[in-house]
Amino acid sequence: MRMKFGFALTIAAAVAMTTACSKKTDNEPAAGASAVPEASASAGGSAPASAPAVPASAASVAAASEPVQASSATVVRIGHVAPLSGPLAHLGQDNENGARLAIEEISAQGLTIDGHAIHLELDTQDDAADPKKGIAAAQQLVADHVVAVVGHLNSGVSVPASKIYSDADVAQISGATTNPAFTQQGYKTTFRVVPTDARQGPVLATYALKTLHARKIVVVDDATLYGRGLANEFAKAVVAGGGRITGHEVTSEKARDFKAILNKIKRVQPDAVMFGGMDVTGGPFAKQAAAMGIKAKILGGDGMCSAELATLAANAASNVVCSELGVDVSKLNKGGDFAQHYEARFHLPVQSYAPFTYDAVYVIVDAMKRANSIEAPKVLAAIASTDFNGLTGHIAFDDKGDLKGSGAITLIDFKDNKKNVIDVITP
Ligand code: ABU
Repeated sequence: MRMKFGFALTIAAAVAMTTACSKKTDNEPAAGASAVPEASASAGGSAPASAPAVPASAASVAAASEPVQASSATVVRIGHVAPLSGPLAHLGQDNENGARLAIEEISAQGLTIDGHAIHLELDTQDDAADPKKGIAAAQQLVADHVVAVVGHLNSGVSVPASKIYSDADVAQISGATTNPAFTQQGYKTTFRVVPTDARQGPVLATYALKTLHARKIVVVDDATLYGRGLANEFAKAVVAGGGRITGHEVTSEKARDFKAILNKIKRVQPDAVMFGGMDVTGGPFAKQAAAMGIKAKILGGDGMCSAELATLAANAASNVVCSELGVDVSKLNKGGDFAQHYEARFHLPVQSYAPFTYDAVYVIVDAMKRANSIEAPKVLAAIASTDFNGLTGHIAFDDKGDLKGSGAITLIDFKDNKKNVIDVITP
């Protein structure tokens, strides 16, 4: 099923579209795409009954599944949304890069659906990791008539934005959102290609209890849906495993100075500290803990387990063990090729989530092929019955939109300031 890597847009349709489409950003409507309904944010008009949550400013979703004709190829937009500005921009960009690689690869091979040549575009939006901006970005993607959406990244954004996609019958596949609540809202449009924190928390707890033999464990969370949720899953599993949580401190996703909390933690002299939060907070936390002479191992989840952590935590990264979603890219069958092509294309290392957003695009295109359609509701129905061997492994969804089989978790530490695989734990 998987196509070979290839990055030059050499097919005739793509060449034709290079002139037909504005290349300033992939968000721009295709020039000459005369069949595009006037569905910009300024189009106004009342939303149809199927999209009550989309305000008039987001335009009608009535034509959400209408294709866009341009030249001899039909433009199909795949939505992508993540934080592309702010402190998590490096992770959001990683999400986008993964999706973009897949689109470029598929485009280079050529794509035909129902006898029509398809020109795929990535319609990428910035949610800045902010729930309100996330909802606005979701409304924009629906207004842009995307066939399906890859995103969002943050649980605290994916959850509120998911109603917009549900109301519009547009599939949303996240390659990063791990809070269990995302797929527990009863929406048939929510999917993810990653394991949840209900799996990640226990893996970290088992490591703390069985490998570190930690007796005194402190938990810190950043008060976000993700950070608190993961910290709680971890704490629950520690207790279930016969351990004890000695203390639980709360910080914020905006905090960068943790000395007050670390002073309290130092007095406890824990064996391990679990940090529920992202790398931009977890890195400075680990760095300041080491500077204060705290010897406890610092544990973290996928949000902390980026390549960037080595920079954010500096030398203290060697004291961090974090869990990564799925199997680390270095251990995937085609992960070496993927990482090499990613670096050649973007001049950056894979941070965390790119393999998943790459697969999410393939899942969408696979669904388009099986549905023989580019209409969002039909593609949504086909995504639900996905049975696809992706870069990250086999992808099929349960009735909630979670990965069947829960997925693997990789434990990572940092050697010479680079991610190093300790163990891969399969369900
Ligand atoms: N999985 C960690 C980062 C994204 C989220 O908030 O779930």
